[in-house]
Amino acid sequence: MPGTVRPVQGPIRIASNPIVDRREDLARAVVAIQFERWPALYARYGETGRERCVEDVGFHLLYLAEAVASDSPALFREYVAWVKILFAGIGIPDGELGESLEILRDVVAARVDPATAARVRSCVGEGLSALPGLPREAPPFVRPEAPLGALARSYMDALLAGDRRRATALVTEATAAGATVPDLYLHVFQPTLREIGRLWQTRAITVAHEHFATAATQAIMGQLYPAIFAAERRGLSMVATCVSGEQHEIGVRMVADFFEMAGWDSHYLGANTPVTSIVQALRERNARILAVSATITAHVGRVAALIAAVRAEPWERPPQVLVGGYPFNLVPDLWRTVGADAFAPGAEEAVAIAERLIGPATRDRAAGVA
Ligand code: B12
Repeated sequence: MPGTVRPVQGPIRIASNPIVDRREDLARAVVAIQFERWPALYARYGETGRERCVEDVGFHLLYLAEAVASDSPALFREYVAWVKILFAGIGIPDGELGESLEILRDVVAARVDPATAARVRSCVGEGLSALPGLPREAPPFVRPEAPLGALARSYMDALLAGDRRRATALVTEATAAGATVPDLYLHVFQPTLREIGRLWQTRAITVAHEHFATAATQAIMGQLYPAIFAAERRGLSMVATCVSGEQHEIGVRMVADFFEMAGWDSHYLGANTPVTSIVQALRERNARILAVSATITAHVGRVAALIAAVRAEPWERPPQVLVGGYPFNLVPDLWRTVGADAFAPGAEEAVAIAERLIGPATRDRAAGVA
């Protein structure tokens, strides 16, 4: 178990959260009980292993903190589902995860106020009751029967073989044969990247493979830009961004590119953007839509904080806020909890939902209809 769950990089802060604020102490208390209860753990992992266990439990606590803050036991259950697959890949028995979650629940519940303790019990309880029935493997994302499934498979194989030229050639050939940018985004890049994540999670590939595949895909997406920026402008502007600390930027880049292809002026700010810069960009770009992305569940609180900061600004015409990303896809109602105006599960749906939000009058005026 030690060091299997890699910690989120960068400063981890959720404004005065009773679990996050005492994460280190809580993690140490949990691990002390684990090592006392199972001396075999110490024999197996030693002192270095103990520190790694503290890191892993610290990661569990970040996810628990977020589930508790948004009162969403489902969010923690989804995290347990992810850890179960991760641990299964390296041969850690399910029972060990279950017992360590029980210890975590008791340690945290005993050290926080009664209202938080009740939420902790309910979140961990949901994870524990789901645990036995949760799968030990995730189904593959790249499937031959899916649209462009064979291309996605060859593209992924090329990336895993470290052959960026081949990956680029596959995309160039597919484009020449009529594949559109939305096809390539949704049926080749998206499933490939998700499959790369699944392979990393099950330890079938390394972080180096993951980084290479990501960088290569970003470069190949860049080559498609002439096609993306060809649509006629409609006088509509949007800003797309990740919250601070969030490094997963490809999903929201795809969202921005879909807006661009629909004739919007998209302003993609990328990963890890601070709140003040986002607010400034919204003003400078006179944006009707703010599209916010979070992938790491521990960043959901930052989405809520960003939305609150945007809402607190004086606006002549406030931007509508659309959210999306991994945790929002797992828990369908989470977008309401963070105070967004809407959510879209993917780039394809995002533009239509945004255009519903701004209303037909604005949309048609922009299009020169009214
Ligand atoms: C590439 C990658 C990275 C790269 C990111 C580089 C970059 N420049 O973007 C790096 C190496 C930095 C990274 C780091 C980490 N990662 Co990572 N990563 C991935 C991976 C493999 C692909 C992400 C991706 O691009 N997906 C493809 C896009 C197109 O899909 P998408 O993001 O879901 O976006 C679509 C929708 O969600 C939606 N959407 C997204 N945003 C928005 C916004 C709006 C407004 C709307 C409407 C819609 C929308 O539309 C998009 C297009 O259709 C995923 C696997 C996965 N399942 O996605 C893991 C994954 C997300 N990472 C994971 C983890 C654990 C981490 C780390 C904590 C540890 C690590 N692996 O190093 C760190 C944390 C870093 C941080 N602080 O953010 C886990 C998360 C699990 C969990 N339970 O939270 C995953 C799922 C891998 C796995 N299977 O275990 N990662």
